[in-house]
Amino acid sequence: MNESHKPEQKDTLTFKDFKTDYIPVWCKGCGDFGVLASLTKACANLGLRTENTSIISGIGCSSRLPAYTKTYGFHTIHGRALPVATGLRVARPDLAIFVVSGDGDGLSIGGNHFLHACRRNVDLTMIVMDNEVYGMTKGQASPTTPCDWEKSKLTPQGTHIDPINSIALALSAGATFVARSFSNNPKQLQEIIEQAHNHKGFAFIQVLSPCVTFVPEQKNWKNIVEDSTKPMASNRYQALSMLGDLGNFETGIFLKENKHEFFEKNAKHTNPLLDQSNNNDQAIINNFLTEFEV
Ligand SMILES: Cc1ncc(C[n+]2csc(CCOP(=O)(O)OP(=O)(O)O)c2C)c(N)n1
Ligand code: SF4
Ligand SMILES: [Mg+2]
Repeated sequence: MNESHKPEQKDTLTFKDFKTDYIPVWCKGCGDFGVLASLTKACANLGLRTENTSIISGIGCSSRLPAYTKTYGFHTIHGRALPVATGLRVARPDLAIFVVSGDGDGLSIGGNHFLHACRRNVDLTMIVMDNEVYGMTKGQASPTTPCDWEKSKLTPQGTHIDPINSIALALSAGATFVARSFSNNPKQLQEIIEQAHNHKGFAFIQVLSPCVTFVPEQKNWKNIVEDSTKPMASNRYQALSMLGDLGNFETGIFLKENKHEFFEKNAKHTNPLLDQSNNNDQAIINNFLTEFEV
């Protein structure tokens, strides 16, 4: 067991207990710092334990986030955070699981998994740090890039392709909790993460999270983001009907719907498939480790 994953001895954890000592490699001013702060505060406020929480990501600047937390985590491959998290949810119904992703990771290469996680209403909370760009690979257009953005060397005249509206996509695909927040609004983001975690089913949070390096004009988002005044819908058709009036910088919870989540009907177990306190399971693991010389 990695030093940082030893169970915390304290009864009550603070957000600092959820953070590692590693200094994030993110650029100064990157929105992802705000998401890390809000997520760790939400974990502490929810009374979660580091040893019972898992944060799963794909690849991208945003997907580095699990490395900066003391929870268990899996920095998977590009676009594949959701299948891994879904598998973990099957095996460990007892864990708190967060999926952290970017607009490229979650909506481009991982778009297919996104649709089906929404449709299945898997009990997961997914946070997409949306900076409308592939930050890690130095500023290519992503599925949420505005069509007239001309700063990428690959698309110097813009993409001429309409961006994905991830809120509309999540609603139409069947997510039962859909929200938008802003990395620069830590209190609102923390509250939304807490509500998303408490929601039974697939919770999607689009977080406007500026890439100050490749899209410096996003520093202006703090002047245009506003709290939505629209009432929260309780079914997706109600939520879809207000989409036409919803500005791209309006934040809030747009949908919270009660509906059975996937494994309630499809899994026969409610206990972990693997119980680490069970010696038989440990023997199986030891055999496996010996066989594959891990
Ligand atoms: C299979 C595969 N294709 C492409 C890449 C290259 N790649 C790494 S990160 C990334 C985009 C990340 O964008 P996003 O998810 O928006 O994260 P950000 O860096 O903006 O936070 C790409 C295309 C990869 N690592 N693996
Ligand atoms: S390149 Fe952009 S997204 Fe990546 S760390 Fe820097 S500011 Fe953040
Ligand atoms: Mg991005």
